Amino acid sequence: MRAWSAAAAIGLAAGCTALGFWQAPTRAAGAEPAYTGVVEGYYGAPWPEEDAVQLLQFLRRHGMNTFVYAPKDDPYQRADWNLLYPPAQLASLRRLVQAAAALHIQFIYSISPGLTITYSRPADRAALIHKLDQLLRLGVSTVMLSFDDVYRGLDAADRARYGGDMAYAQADLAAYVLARERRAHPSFRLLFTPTVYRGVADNPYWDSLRRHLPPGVPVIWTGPATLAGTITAAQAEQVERWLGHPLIIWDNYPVNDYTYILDKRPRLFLGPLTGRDPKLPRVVAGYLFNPMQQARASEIALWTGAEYLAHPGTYRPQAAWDAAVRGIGGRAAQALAAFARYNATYYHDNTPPAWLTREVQSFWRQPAQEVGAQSALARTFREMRGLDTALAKLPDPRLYREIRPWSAVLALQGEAGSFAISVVAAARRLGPAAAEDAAYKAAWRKLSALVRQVDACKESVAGGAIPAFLHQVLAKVPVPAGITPNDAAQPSPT
Ligand code: LTM
Repeated sequence: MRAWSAAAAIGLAAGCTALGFWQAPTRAAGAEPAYTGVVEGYYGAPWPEEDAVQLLQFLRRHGMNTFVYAPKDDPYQRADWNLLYPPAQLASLRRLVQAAAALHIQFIYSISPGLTITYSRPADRAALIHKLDQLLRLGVSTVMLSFDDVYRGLDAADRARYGGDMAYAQADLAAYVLARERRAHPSFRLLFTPTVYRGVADNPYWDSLRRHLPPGVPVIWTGPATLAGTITAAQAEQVERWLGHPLIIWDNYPVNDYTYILDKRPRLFLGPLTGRDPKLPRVVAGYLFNPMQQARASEIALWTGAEYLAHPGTYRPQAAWDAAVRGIGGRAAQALAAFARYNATYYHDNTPPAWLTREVQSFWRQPAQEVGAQSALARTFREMRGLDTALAKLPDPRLYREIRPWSAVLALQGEAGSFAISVVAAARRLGPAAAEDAAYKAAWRKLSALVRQVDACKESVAGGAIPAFLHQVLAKVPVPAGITPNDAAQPSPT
């Protein structure tokens, strides 16, 4: 017997729910996961409809079968969960549901009432059912009840009913929704995103879910951490035992919302999926990737994710990534591959790529007379300047539009870097005379202005290596005579 069905039996024995609420297991032991695809679950506005439909087509082409609609900044999904969709938004959702059905992709609607709901309040429960009925009328038959990132505790009425046990309150609501919707829609299915959705250690919240959540309802888990560098099958199996429910992985790659919110320096994640156990997809009920706010640019990582899910035993990140860049980049594939090298950091680790760090170090080691346009760093700056023009030839103009802010930053940094090298060369050529040289002074001023422009960009590329280099240059070359503090660039923020 599968670990989770054993635990579900324990849940039944504990009398947590009536048998009528039971939800059939989603797959047989060791089979492919029942839910594979994408959860549009980031903080940010929902993708434009055209991008979402294109993503559905992508899922279909890449053998995945699930799309969860869960953008945190769709107010009707989270902050105003109890309000019905107005006609225009509803019509757009309907088209999305229909597009998914035509492509044989299961469309799952996620609702997040946790910010304001009183779990036990009849009026709130009725509002939730009323809202879900609006979605079910569109043809949705699976709902995800989501309580991630709910930081408030229970209010007085709920504390009286559930004794401060948040998991009990949420599970009780889940049981209510499942029972109510099943009555009218026998094919209705429920998935559950808990408030404690990461980690590997058992805890009182999971213990309560194990006892109170209707058996068979799959539960979301992001891995040992929210942004998990590695996830193993053994960890998933252990957590599934703690939870007593089938597990669905919500893989927070390549999502980049936190680079906007926390770092305030937006980044693109264009590298392949890495760090996932080959056995993992066969021990879970589902595997969903949470993408970037940029739907088109997410397809590089998602291509590799689809490859991992299809062939976990033989998955090779680099080979899958090469195929993705060829497939997506078309005639601009080389430019896309080059661009991605500057946009391939992972999670909170925003250290510059090793190859670029080496180039900077070897630049500073060059003998004075050799500083010039021939160094590897100079070639890199030339590449950075030219990439935007090459990327404009990408077959998908929407992809180009999405990545444009970063390619513009690269172009500016390339221009500033090339110019910085010429200033270093001039400083070395002129020696102590540089400080009094009029042409050098003009060049220094121009460099200082370029550095200020670079520092003003909010998009981050290559781990901030180039702004750091530019500031090194300004610190190392002589400051021309008569320069006021206003002429000098402030220190780089990265
Ligand atoms: O991961 C989950 C379950 N919830 C949120 C996501 O909505 C968000 O996109 C990611 C990354 O910031 N972190 C979360 O905690």
